[in-house]
Amino acid sequence: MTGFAADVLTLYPEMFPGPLGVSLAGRALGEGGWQLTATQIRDFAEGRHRNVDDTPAGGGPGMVMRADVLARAIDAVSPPDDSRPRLLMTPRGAPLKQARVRELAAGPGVVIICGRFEGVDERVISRRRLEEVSIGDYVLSGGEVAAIVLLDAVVRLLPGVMGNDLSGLAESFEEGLLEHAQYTRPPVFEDEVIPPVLLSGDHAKVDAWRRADAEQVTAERRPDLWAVHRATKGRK
Ligand code: 6GU
Repeated sequence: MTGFAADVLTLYPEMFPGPLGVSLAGRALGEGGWQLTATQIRDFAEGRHRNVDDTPAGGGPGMVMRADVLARAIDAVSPPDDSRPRLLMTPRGAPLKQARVRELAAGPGVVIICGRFEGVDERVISRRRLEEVSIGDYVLSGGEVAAIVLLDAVVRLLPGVMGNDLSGLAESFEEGLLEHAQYTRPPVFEDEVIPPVLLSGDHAKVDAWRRADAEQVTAERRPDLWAVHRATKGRK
């Protein structure tokens, strides 16, 4: 078990734990293997309407999350000496990679701020040292689903949460290749057989087949990963 502590700041705390409450992450959560607290940002707003957003300076469409309200919410869950990284989920962030996921899983936890509206006042990003993170090149309606994705990726790596057999999967990804194809019973499915080498019992040949399949699928689907692989470990 670990002391990994995740605080999520959101306008929709009812979205948590959501999918993180089931399966292995959910079991680990129930057993105290990690902690999750979702905090309502609006609780730190003032005035009769408890506004958390306002119109953008300079004009334009949409609304911007206020720096003062968000700063109060952050300070309530993450004092200045908190060693946990503070992540702002936003499509303009740095793309999340497995290497950062591993770093986060090795640390004390995370504070995650879920952006909504057209954006967040830049001054709270700088003053509270928020690390802007994106989960891909598409736009979600808010950072909550992205936060769940990030936490799922991190929690499965926590020691004692999912078992060590799973870490091999991520290692293979960090080698820069996609996973090879997998098969199981029955041996024939709708006239299609399992590649015979996988049933040969020859482990060296199985390994060679899997490596070749991983390389082929990576070259076809992810020319970006394939170029890096060839330039580094590939050596071919
Ligand atoms: Cl982190 N947030 C939102 N709203 N959209 C995204 C995203 C994050 N990552 C990709 N698209």
